[in-house]
Amino acid sequence: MSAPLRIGILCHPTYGGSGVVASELALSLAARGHTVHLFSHAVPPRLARSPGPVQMHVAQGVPYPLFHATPHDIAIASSILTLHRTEGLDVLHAHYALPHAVSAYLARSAAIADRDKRAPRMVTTLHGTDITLVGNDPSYAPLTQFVIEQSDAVTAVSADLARRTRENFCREFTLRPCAIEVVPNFVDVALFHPGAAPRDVDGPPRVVHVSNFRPVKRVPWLLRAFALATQGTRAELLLVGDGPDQQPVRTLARDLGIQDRVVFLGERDALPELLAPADVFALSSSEESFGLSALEAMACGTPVVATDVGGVREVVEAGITGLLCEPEDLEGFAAHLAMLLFERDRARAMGAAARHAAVERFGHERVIPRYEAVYRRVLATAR
Ligand code: GMT
Repeated sequence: MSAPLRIGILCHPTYGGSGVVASELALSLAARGHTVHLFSHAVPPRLARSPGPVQMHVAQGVPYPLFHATPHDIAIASSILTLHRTEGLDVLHAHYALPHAVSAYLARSAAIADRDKRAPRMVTTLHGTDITLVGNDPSYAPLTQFVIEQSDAVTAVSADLARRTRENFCREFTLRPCAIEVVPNFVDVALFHPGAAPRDVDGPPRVVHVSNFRPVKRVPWLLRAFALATQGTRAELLLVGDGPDQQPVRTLARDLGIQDRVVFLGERDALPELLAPADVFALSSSEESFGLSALEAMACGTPVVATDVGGVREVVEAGITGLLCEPEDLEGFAAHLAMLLFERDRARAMGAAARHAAVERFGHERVIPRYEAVYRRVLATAR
């Protein structure tokens, strides 16, 4: 058996997306015998609710009148360096390029300058908007490109994101070829499973959506599609999560006259229990590198209706595990919703296929060894 590794993971403490992937990865790696430290400016909710033996380091820095905002990215780099000097780290794994790959780069550079022990290797996982919306803004792009190039390995959560990264950031590389490995997101299929909560076969048909309610998720657009699909029915839309568009969506639900059929739950940990009884999971984003919440729904046996953007088609197989349509096709999206809400046998069959795909292609036991292989490869390679 290979020796256990000392791994430092850096992530945003988000309720969904990269914060979930990083937390679940940390927990799975620790369960496989590695020593795992997680660095963030707050405890990610997915880690907080687990008793798993991951060592959490909350690095916030201290406020100071000269700072416009407290630079937690520097505090994270500093915290990593302190730990490396005392206990040693083999690998730093940054989730979401900004600012974490920058923090990891800083910590690794300082460790190299120490010279007294081997500096950790640096792996960066790109998640989506760190490349497509934020990282490619001119105010950040040169540094995003630099840290991608400086990483010992770069992974992307979908082939589409890897392609877009190459297009945006890798044309002018001179030092090394731009190798970006696709390691897809994964799901704990023992936690997210169809039996997590019973379906109420006599209850109203139900659509569920989980997101951070940012404009990229287009929740208002979803509301319009839902209204169109379910006019004159008792179908419900369950909205889980919170963010900037929540209040406008509440207003829109009233304007559309569907406020009694739209349920706002806010942020919840009980996702398997909310996803499993739903008839369909809806994802209406304008950009989506992967769509982790759709995968979690699939693992619960719930089929997906989604916009065909980014890497979503790598997760949802159109006509098999869900239905896809063009991002501007509101009528098409509504028709897909109606089909899965009101043809329950078809929805059940797609749900079973979705569960099968989640287990076979994205089960955490299949994906975690791929990250371990990346770590071992960078450790075996001379810089
Ligand atoms: O940019 C975001 O929406 C947040 C980001 C994150 O860090 O959580 O989400 C991205 O990463 C997720 C985990 O890999 C993916 O499942 C999401 O598709 C991706 N979001 C977008 O591409 C919009």
